[in-house]
Amino acid sequence: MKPAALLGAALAAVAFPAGAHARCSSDAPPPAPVGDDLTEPKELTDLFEKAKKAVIDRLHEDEKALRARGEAPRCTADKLIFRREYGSLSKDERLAYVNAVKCLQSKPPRTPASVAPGARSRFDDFVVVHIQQTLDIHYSGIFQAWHRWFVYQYEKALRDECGYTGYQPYWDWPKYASAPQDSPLFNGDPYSLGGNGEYVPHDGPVIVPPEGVSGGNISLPAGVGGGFVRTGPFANMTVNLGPVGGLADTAPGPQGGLGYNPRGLKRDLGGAMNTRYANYTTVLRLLTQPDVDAFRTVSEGVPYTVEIGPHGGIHYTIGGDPGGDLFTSPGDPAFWVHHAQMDRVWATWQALGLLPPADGGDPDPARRYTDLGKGDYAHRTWQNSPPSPFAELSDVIDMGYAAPSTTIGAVMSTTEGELCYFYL
Ligand SMILES: *[C@@H]1O[C@H](CO)[C@@H](O)[C@H](O)[C@H]1NC(C)=O
Ligand SMILES: *[C@@H]1O[C@H](CO)[C@@H](O)[C@H](O)[C@H]1NC(C)=O
Ligand SMILES: *[C@@H]1O[C@H](CO)[C@@H](O)[C@H](O)[C@H]1NC(C)=O
Ligand SMILES: [Cu+2]
Repeated sequence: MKPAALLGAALAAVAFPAGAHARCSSDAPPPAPVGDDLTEPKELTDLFEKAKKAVIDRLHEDEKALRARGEAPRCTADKLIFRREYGSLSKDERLAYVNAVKCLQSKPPRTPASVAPGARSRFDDFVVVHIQQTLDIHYSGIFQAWHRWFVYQYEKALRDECGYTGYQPYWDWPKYASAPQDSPLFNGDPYSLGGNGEYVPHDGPVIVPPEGVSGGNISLPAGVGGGFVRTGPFANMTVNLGPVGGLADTAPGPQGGLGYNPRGLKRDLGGAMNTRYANYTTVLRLLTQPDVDAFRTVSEGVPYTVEIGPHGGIHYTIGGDPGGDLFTSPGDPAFWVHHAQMDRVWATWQALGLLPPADGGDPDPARRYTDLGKGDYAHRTWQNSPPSPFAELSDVIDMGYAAPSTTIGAVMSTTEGELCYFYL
């Protein structure tokens, strides 16, 4: 082991029980951990139901108030669409989603070659804009809204440009936490998003802070793949852009990751990371946070410490290439179901704020739709470094060549402005 990895390994040894650790090379995949936190508690099921009801009740009230003034609301309870859990879709529905993603990967890019010569498809347009803005759109006040609009525009491209009639499905992280590689998302059947990478003996990833970002290298548990994806719809998929950085021993691609660098899709799914960072207790803890700063600390954790939260935990559960690269991760189709779940958990937490305070609601029911926080993650720069002003609702969300731009304030609610969706 390189000395560089030792500090991380020491940290990881504290954080991971021996059984879930699975860092050593051996000739068989390590067994999936069996632990607590893997059955949905009734309390959590109830919170999701209450949030959905709160959103629908609110839409009815708003509609009544508007109609009384002779106005017609854009989003009503009748028009509200629901994004669904991947495994709850029928086989036909899953196939339609997969085929739409493949369609997006076959359409020409809008990004000029002078900006990103590696962008070879409409799908790549989305990867480019994420690469370009990575250091501004994570651990900053724009993070949640930026990724909400990003996923919404991707869903819209699938629908408008590829004839998809469904909506963006989500990955309910805890549901398959002990073995995500066997889930309907990744079991490698024709209705999945492609299988895990082929198993190759390997150590878990060592993640390294990007230049200019503080924190140490940390060592995470290995998955049970690590090689190329050879099964299911995205078997042998070509990744064009990246990598940029973030993983030890990964050489960056040409032109800061925007150059053309065709290679096969790799994944390293496994239960150890998923169980440790994104189980039912994690989600329950998230939904019961009192304010956005606290919510974001649980959700995104503290970068480059072992507490990376479910956001990072699931990115590294996908792992591989480009899934394990902070910048290029949208180049794996799995990114989109993960960020749909990020959005689901945020939208649900926002809606819970609408409940009466005695029922866990916020004393100011509008607050979760307007407050961007005052913590380290509320600024315009990554963890407020270098120091910068707080993000504001009028700040622009720039989608580059991928899609139209908007503002943070325009997407704080999933049922206002252009948006009219929630989650089942
Ligand atoms: C982190 O890992 C990188 C890449 O392997 C290495 O260059 C660097 O020295 C390491 N830093 C620390 C503090 O171990
Ligand atoms: C993927 O590529 C490998 C190696 O070239 C090849 O053996 C395999 O048949 C390909 N699989 C699919 C589904 O195209
Ligand atoms: C569940 O997730 C939390 C972090 O959210 C973690 O502290 C706990 O150890 C996890 N449970 C298991 C069984 O790994
Ligand atoms: Cu991102």
